[in-house]
Amino acid sequence: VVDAGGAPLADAVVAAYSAAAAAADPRAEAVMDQQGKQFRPHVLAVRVGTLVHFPNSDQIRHHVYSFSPARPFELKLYEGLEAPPVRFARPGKVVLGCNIHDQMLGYVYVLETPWFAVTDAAGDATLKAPSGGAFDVHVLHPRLADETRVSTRVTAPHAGLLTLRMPESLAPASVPAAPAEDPLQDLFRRRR
Ligand SMILES: [Cu+2]
Repeated sequence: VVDAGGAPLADAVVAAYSAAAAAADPRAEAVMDQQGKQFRPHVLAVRVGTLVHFPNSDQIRHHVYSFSPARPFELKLYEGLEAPPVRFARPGKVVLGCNIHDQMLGYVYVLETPWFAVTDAAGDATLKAPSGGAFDVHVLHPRLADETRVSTRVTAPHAGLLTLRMPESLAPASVPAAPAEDPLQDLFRRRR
């Protein structure tokens, strides 16, 4: 995945959709850690129904929250493994923040497919999908508007590299700083 200027794009969510997908496994689990006052990974992709753990690997307490409609929740001041896991039962983009550290920003993308990956620093992602299937491949990125996405149709196995270029420049906010105009941040500040 490359950005509008052709540079490799990390933290892009690549998801492949097919009607042939089996039902979601209710035992699916994933981890969104907190290390060095950052969410790690910065972008986590999961399938609908996944239980996500939020361990705190720092020696300070964090207070994780989201106001996103897909999954509003709050894990009040905690350390270590104290926080209960959170199930993400609806598809959508869930923006994460920390009540204590304003610069902490993370994302959970909840997807209605078992085939997805997040691009690495080189912009690469590899998806393992059933051979012979036809897939609609979508690419999303947290620093692009939610309605901005690249789509293409691919038949697996796909020989060679598929390069997907995002159509717009990224929002100017540098990761991990939360953009000042972020309505979720505004809402949080008003409530605080
Ligand atoms: Cu924190």
